[in-house]
Amino acid sequence: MSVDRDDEILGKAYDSQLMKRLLGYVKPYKKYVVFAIILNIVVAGLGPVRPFLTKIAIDDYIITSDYEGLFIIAAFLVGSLMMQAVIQYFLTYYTQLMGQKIIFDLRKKVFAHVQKLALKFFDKTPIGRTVTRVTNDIESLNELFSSGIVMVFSDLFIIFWIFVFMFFMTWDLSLVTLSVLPVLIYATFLFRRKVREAYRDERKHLARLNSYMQEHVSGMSIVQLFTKEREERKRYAGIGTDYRTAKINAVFYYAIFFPVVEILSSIAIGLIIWYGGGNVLQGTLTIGSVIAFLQYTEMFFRPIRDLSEKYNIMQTAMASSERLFNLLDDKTIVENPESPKQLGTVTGKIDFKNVWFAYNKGEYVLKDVSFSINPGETIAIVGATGAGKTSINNLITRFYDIDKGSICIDGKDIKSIRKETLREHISIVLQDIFLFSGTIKSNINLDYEGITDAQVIDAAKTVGAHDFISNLPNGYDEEVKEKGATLSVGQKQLISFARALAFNPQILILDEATSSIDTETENIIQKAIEKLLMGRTSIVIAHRLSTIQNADKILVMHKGELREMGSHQELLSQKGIYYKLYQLQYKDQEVLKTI
Ligand code: TTP
Ligand code: MG
Repeated sequence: MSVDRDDEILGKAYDSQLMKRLLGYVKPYKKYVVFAIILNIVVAGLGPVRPFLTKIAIDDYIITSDYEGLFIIAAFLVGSLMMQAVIQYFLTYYTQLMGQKIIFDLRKKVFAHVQKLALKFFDKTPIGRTVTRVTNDIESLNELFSSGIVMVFSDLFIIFWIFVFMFFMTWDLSLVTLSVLPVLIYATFLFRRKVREAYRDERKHLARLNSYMQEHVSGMSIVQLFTKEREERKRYAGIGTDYRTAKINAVFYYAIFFPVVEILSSIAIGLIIWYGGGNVLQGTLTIGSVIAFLQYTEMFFRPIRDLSEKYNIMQTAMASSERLFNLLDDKTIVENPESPKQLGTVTGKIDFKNVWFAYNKGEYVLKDVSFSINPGETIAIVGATGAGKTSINNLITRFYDIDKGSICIDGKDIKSIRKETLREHISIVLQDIFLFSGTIKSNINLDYEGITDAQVIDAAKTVGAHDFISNLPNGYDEEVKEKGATLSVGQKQLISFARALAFNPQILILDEATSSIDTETENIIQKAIEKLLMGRTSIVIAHRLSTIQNADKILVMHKGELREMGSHQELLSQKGIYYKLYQLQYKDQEVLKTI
């Protein structure tokens, strides 16, 4: 089983390089950040003021029975609480707003980037992984942007103010209280290291669990067909057990860390009562100060207890951003030329000159292929499976770039033309048909505004799809569900023909599906293909004898080489590869037709 290495990125809890890049996305929202930080400083200041007010209330007013003074202090306390509540509202709202805006920007950027990527990228990357980048990984950054960055400031401020107030009241009790600090720091340090390891383990196993699930859900029919359910369940359980163990390991450290922090905070409280209480008895300290100290301790330990959660946010965010940036940095892109040539009206002449091409470096699937197609001609490519027929098509549209040689359209190298311009003039009907969710109509015009309803219907009529479409309950507005699962293979093919025709391209590429369909549909499709090819330069990867016989020229591919070229009769008389292919594959079709 392939292990998704990208998903196993451990991610440091803090990586300055990544953070710098992430902050780049925050830049447009600087105003929000400044606003949030100011609010945070105020909130962070308001909290630590309260225990100090309590101390004053006790020492100066309660003990002296000063009702008026007590009332004023109480009013201050309530006022500070109210103010904090109001500020908290703005803080939550604006930080979330900022977070969501940043996430939206990022999401758009990633999607745009994914669209730019060459097919080579999608060949080697599982779909699930790309989807996870755009959804989960981006989402996990939300917390970092919305609360994480700003929270760090507020925690630091709170701790700072607590120190100031404590030392202002009494320095020796402060030192006694803070004597637990070194142990706390050490415990936190240990916890961090252990959790980091456990987290890595957990992620690794989760990635495996996910990819296993993904693969087996997409391949469910095979699993069920070969009754492999029980076995697969066992394997899934095995991977699941590993994940569970890893997860429990991680939980274990949390389970230890929380009580340790709790114990330390109790010790601090004990110290305050013992040492502070003693001082009160000796008259060197007021009872109000002791109570204020108890409150400060509580306040001081809270951010530390939350630390584990924040640590999690950071760790997840760093790992996610690393994966995201890996995707954004992926340069598997078919580049446009710097000063592109115009294409103008295309006549449709295509020239392959000594073309060499490999998907993987060095493993050539096309070797020194040269041929010319004149405007309006139809050529058929034939050859055994894996001979390189589909690859030729992939090159004309520049889905991939060739390694050696040149491909020209109307005498212009396709590398010198913007790929968008190039593709405007080419329609492709692929071997396996892809339908988008939407309606029949939107699958024909692909929501291009330039294509009118009349043109859609016209195209459908021409390829003979109009009849079955009109018979659907909603006609052209019938919804296409689950990639067209409700349509037959033949119907899908006709829709894809109509799509190609609606765009009225000068060059048409057709990868004929090999799957056989009933004779009636076969006849419709055959006629549709004839109409499709009329009046344009066409390249057909042909499996139908009729298409091959009607072609102006037949190219015979064999193991990546163009071995024979000519008309049906010419090639038959050569008694070469085509002759053999004909004997083996196409002759039967002729026999069938005569039955
Ligand atoms: P194809 O060009 O796909 O062969 P074909 O279209 O002639 O075969 P079929 O009749 O079955 O459709 O493949 C040529 C070689 O290139 C083959 O060894 C597989 C390899 N290949 C890739 O590595 N990546 C790809 O995306 C494609 C399309 C092919
Ligand atoms: Mg093919």
